[in-house]
Amino acid sequence: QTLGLATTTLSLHAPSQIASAIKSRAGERQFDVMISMVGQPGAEAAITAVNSLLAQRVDGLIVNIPLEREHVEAVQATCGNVPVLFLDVSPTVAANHIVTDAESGARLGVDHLVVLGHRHIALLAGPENSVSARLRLEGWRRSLAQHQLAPFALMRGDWSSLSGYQQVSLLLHSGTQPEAILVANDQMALGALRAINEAGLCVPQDISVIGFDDTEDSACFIPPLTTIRQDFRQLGEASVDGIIKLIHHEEKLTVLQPVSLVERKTTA
Ligand code: IPT
Repeated sequence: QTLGLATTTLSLHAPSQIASAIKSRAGERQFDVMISMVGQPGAEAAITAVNSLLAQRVDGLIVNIPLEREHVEAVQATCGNVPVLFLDVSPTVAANHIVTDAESGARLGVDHLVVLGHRHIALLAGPENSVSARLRLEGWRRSLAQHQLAPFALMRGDWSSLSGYQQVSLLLHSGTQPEAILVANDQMALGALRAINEAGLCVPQDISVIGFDDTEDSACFIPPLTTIRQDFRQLGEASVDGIIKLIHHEEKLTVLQPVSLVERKTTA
């Protein structure tokens, strides 16, 4: 039997590690995986990707494309009787989903920095069209507010390391220096580390940095990155096991995947 994976660009580390974990688990369970990758965000591209997988007669679909509520319903309708599981949607949608606990992830990061004594905390968020970027940003804002803090600065990148480099360079050149930066993913954190280094500042002595993802390279950044870990292998396993259950007529699947703080060398 065959699973379809409709995914956002695999040139980003997180989606490619998720796809790899899905492929491995599917193999263990004697399922093939067909992949359809979207070039741009939005519901239209997602529906085209899903249709191309349905045309190849997949038995179930995993969708790792950011989708807002109304678009989830549109994709769901496109799938008809073929079960579908979403990975990048709000945990409040009714459709089957396994999503990372962005709220807890954001809180773990903020609390860690506050305990270290930081008050001037800047945020480097992901792109506006991403559901997970929005949920992480909302989580940071709420957690900061619980400590009576407002964001010291807010930047937006596009998940790429280059965008993280550019955003943090601009911030530091403007003469604003936060005590810490919360970054919405590890790739942008990599760029942030370079920008801080080029400004003649040291991580973590001058500025602390926390990422989000714990992708495979993050332990080898200079210095090794403190980050919020999403367990991609476990996510892949849970998605494949989950969609197989749905194929076997299990009713409903809504899971909030836990995250954890991995303390390395970029916070002090
Ligand atoms: C999310 C990653 O955390 C982020 O780094 C980026 O790669 C993004 O995907 C791309 O869409 S993980 C996703 C399952 C919410």
